Amino acid sequence: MKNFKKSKMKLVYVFFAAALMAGVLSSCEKAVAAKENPESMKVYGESEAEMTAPPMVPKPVGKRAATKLIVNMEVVEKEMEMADGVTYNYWTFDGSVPGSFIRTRVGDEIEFHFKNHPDSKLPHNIDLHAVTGPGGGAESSYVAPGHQATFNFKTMNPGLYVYHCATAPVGMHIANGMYGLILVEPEGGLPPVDREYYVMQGDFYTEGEYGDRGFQAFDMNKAVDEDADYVVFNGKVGGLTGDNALHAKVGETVRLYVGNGGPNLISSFHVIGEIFDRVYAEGGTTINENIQTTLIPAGGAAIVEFKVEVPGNLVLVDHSIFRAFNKGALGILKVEGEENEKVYGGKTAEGVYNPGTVVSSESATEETDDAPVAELSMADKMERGKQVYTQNCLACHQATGGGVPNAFPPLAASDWLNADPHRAIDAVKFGLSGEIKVNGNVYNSVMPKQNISDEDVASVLTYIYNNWDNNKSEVTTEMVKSRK
Ligand code: HEC
Ligand SMILES: [Cu+2]
Repeated sequence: MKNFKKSKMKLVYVFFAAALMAGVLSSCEKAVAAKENPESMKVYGESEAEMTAPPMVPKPVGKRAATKLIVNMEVVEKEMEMADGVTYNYWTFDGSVPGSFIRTRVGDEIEFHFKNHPDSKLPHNIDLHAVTGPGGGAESSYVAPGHQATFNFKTMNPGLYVYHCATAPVGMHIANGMYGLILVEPEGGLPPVDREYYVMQGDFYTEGEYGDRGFQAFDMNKAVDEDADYVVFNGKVGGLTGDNALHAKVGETVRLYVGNGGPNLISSFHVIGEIFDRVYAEGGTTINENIQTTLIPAGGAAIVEFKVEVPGNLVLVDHSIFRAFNKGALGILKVEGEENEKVYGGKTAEGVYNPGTVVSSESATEETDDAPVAELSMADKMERGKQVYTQNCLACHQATGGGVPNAFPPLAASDWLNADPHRAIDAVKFGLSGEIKVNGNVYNSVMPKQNISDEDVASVLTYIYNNWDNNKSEVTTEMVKSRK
């Protein structure tokens, strides 16, 4: 028995060596390559593709074999919200911006049923970057309102791809929201993760400026100049904040499928408070590790993955940062769970820093605590208040007190402000955090405590109360002093 085993081993060894010499191995390699060639991959059965509106994605393909996959998609032109009080006539794939997420695997045979709703005003089509063929399917899918077309293609390359409308004027169709993502998973599927989300950036060009209320028409000249009024995630300001925020729990691994529809701007995609453990660069096969900001070209995509280790709000931004804070490119991923002080200890100390060159306003107010204060005249307060506002508040609350939707509440005509001056004093003196409602909108953010003297608090609040349709209250230094 023992001898037999030994001689068998020997035989295998001899065969292996012979095979090497005879070049059998290289034909083996060919066989492997042939198995992986998507063109000749057999398809098994037929099924209808699950389609999801952002930020959700369909179930992973997992280990399923290549199949004939039926995709149904409908173009709908409809008015939706661009921001609070701002509406826009979007052109959409399946009624959302971005359009439905399509999930396939390499080797699938796609039968694409493309419909244009009878209420549409214009013909549309679809160019899928995952298609190998003329126009990515654009010519075959061109349909007038109330018509449909069917076309077929095989998914040849795994990756994350953009699709968009390619009907002239192409730029205008994309600018109106006609884009989305199609994922082609590799053989065996992508590695499983705990959470997956669908995020897509786009830039919008409106006749009015950012935030101008009412219906806003598309502005072709601004689009040509690449002068965007809105740069947003998932089709609108607040597409990923408030009720639309993403969620995860400490310890989970999150995978974001991030696309950029453009039409013009490239995205410096960044998540404040995280590092991407892995980035499938440009949505392809190369994995880059430990990335802070990844570039997503217009008409391109990336898959980013990260494990969330500590609770808190992670902020998704285009790190061309004025777009985030002034044009809408800001989203929230809310992470819940246990603190982990090894990973993030938080603030461990706070105190006055005074190298001796300036008198700290804090110690100044302390020293004069009991001394009577001479109140400034109303005119002096207004002038001083304006200066204090410009230096300390303007960056967040904006020049005319309008605030920034979903980030900084307005001070103009603010019901929160007008309801109670003492509460307003506390906000400025001690800082403010947690959920508050201003003029019907919920904010859940942090305003740092403002290190300004009691006299300056009185001046700046008086200035605000006597401007921008507020209730004209006067705040005295005495009132500020009494708040402890
Ligand atoms: C770093 C940004 C930032 C700065 C600077 C800032 N604030 Fe705020 N402010 C906020 C945020 C964020 C909130 C909402 C906090 C929350 O959600 O709990 C807020 C809320 C307020 C509110 C209550 C809500 C409302 O709109 O009426 C008042 C009043 C206010 N700030 C006044 C001021 C004044 C006065 C200054 C300057 C002295 C100032 N803030 C500076 C960010 C800022
Ligand atoms: Cu179109």
